[in-house]
Amino acid sequence: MDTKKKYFLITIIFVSLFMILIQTGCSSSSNNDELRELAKVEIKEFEGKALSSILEFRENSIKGPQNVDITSYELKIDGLVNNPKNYKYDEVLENQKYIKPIRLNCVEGWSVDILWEGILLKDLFEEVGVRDNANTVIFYAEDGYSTSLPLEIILEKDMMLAYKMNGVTLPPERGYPFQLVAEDKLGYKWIKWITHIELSDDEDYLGYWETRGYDNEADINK
Ligand SMILES: Nc1nc2c(c(=O)[nH]1)N[C@H]1C(S)=C(S)[C@@H](COP(=O)(O)O)O[C@H]1N2
Ligand SMILES: [Mo]
Repeated sequence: MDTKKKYFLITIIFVSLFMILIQTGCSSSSNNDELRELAKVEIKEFEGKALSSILEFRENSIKGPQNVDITSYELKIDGLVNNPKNYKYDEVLENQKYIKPIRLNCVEGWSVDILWEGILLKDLFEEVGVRDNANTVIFYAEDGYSTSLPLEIILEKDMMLAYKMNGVTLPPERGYPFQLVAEDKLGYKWIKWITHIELSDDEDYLGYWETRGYDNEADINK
């Protein structure tokens, strides 16, 4: 190879590296910018109590934030049900909406108080017709994460799928399109980017962190 060619190649390599650096830098900072913009329109308090901000979460998801394409998105509900169904985003939102302020506690020792807005799993379960032998609900997410809860607890606590927090649509970092609001359960039950809900009779199912030793009950008061 002659020297001219060598210099040309080296230049190309450095320019490419530089472009890659700029691009990764830009995309992460523009994501942060978007979060900061959203934070400006967040609801700051509810019934006299201060709420935490969407900026106060620690992002430590197993594969980082997921970008779910809403045009092709479907929420599948199947397993021990009479009418398995694939819901588009808007179809999920056609159900009765609820708001509730609930604290999310991560096992790592931080917590956030958020006003959640969502729809009850109970309502979706009525539509698909849960069979009598179902006792466990298994949730799967876009990033390969999964977790489960007893059906009884979900119904008893009126657990919901949140699509908004503090009045703003969940940003990608926080689980868009849906995060489970697993009231009274540790953060690892609050699965984000939910794509599939399976009604099951496997009470011993263990999710991602549960397989790795986290308590399957995950009660915050234990
Ligand atoms: N799909 C998915 N959902 C998830 C996780 C994850 O890695 N993947 N992490 C869980 C954990 S450990 C916590 S504490 C909560 C809140 O995490 P965040 O601060 O990263 O939003 O999301 C939960 N939901
Ligand atoms: Mo967590």
